[in-house]
Amino acid sequence: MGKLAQKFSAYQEFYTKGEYLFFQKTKITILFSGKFFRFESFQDVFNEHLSSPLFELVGTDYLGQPDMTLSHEFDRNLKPDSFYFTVSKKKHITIKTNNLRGFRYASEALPLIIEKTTNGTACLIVSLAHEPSFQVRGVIEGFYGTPWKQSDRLDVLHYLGNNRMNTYMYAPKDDQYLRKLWRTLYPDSELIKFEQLAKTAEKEMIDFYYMISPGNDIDYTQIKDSNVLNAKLKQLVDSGIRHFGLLLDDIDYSLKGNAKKKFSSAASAHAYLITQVDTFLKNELEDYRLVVCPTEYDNSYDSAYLEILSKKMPIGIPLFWTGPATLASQITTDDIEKMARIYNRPMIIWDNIPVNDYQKDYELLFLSPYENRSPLLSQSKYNVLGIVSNPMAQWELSKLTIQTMSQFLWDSSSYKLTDSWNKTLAAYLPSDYLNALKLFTAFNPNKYTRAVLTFEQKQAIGNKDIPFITAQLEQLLKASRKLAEVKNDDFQSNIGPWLKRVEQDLTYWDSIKEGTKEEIKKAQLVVNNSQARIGTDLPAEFVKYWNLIDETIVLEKNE
Ligand code: LTM
Repeated sequence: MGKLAQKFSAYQEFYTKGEYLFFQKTKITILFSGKFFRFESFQDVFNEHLSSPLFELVGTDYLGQPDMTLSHEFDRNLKPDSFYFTVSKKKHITIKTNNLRGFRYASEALPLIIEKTTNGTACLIVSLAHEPSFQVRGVIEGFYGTPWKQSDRLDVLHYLGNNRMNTYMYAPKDDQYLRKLWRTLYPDSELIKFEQLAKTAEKEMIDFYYMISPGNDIDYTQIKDSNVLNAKLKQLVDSGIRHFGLLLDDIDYSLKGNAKKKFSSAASAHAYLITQVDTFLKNELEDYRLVVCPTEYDNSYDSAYLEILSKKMPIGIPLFWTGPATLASQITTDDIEKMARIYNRPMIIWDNIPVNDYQKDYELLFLSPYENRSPLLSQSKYNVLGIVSNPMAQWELSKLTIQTMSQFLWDSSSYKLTDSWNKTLAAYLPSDYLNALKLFTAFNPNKYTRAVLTFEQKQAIGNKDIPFITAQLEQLLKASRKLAEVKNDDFQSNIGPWLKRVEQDLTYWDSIKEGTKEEIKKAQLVVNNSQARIGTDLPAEFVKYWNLIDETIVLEKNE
């Protein structure tokens, strides 16, 4: 690929003859004229992070002679978040979008087109066009276990904004007010946090959703329950939130009591509840969105529940689907072909990647690229509005998978898995940590999307290749010790228990190789008590394979 093509590879359309406009100064001035809305100024629309030593944006009050001009225009024919970007020979840049987010994405191309030359500055004459593959691109904090901290969520919002994603859904299963205590109003101390999140989301142009889960004990027939639910939602509306979710996942949906008399099926009761919530929001907000997670969210087959639900609930409200399994190893074109027909309405994929809350998964880290999802999921005939990732409790480390996912969401057809992963790892930490990070992630892959043990590792276990396993564990130890030096508190608090586990594994392995029975028992106890486990778990795999589980292990015993 040519150098320019490489530079602009994030955009679907890129046209240039390689001609430049030249300026004999080190910093050029670009005069902004906003036609997108009346009195639009560049301060209104430019991302504050967009600064460059090579250009300065000025408004119409600028008294000097600008070097270039830039106009922002509205184009109703463009899809949300997409844009046209053209630099003409007349030193004019035109950006056309249908919303302000599209403008943000387009303006991110400015630092790419303006370059330093030996005696000044040059601007490439170029046209770009891009339409993101998916309309909804983001994260759902939807896992069981300790919810993220407020500082994590604020970081999530900045991160999404900086990576061309647009959606954050608040749905931590263990926020009691959201599920178990859904009837209880939030205290002011919690509401303040939502206000802060809603403001930050607005600034970062992220659609913030609050999701509620009353399905465990709501009485679908009781107006009293409906009023309580509305009062709860009203609190959030008053905190500045305008997008909502009704989550009916992981509940017992068999009808009881009055509901059993009134509704012929759970699907009818759910459709009734959804309609009520939708009506409430419609009265409260002129512009809002509601999304729903059905109780059957991971089907790979048709069901009466899905048929009735989709038929009875209001048109246009999207339903979640996790793919053909809750923790889907893959979502193929065949899968979506089938389920799109069954859902028969807009769908959002709730992708349980890289979440690690299932059973004992919390002991593991899932550090793999986003993979095994059909690039054709974005075809309009399937009506997939978008994909949200349900991350790990470790937000900082979840960024690795989500970074690659953001590229899939931006342009699924040009997504190159290995390339994207390598770039993600290279950008994540300073370069002297790259090898350590590569190695550590390779030992901690996502077990739902890729084989955990390599062929060589399996062979080494089967062949009792002690030197190979020892070398592997020593390499991992070296990588871990290097990663322990990374100066990032969030990274260290996320990865810390796993770095410690690597040390414990080495002691365990030493005892397996040459320890006394007592030493082996002691080391085994330490690793068994650890809350962290390395994905490959070589010592334990070895013990399991050779049936050395007995506390009185000695390697030679099974020879
Ligand atoms: O996936 C859905 C729709 N619901 C729950 C999630 O909250 C949970 O994080 C994942 C993974 O364990 N499984 C679920 O069923």
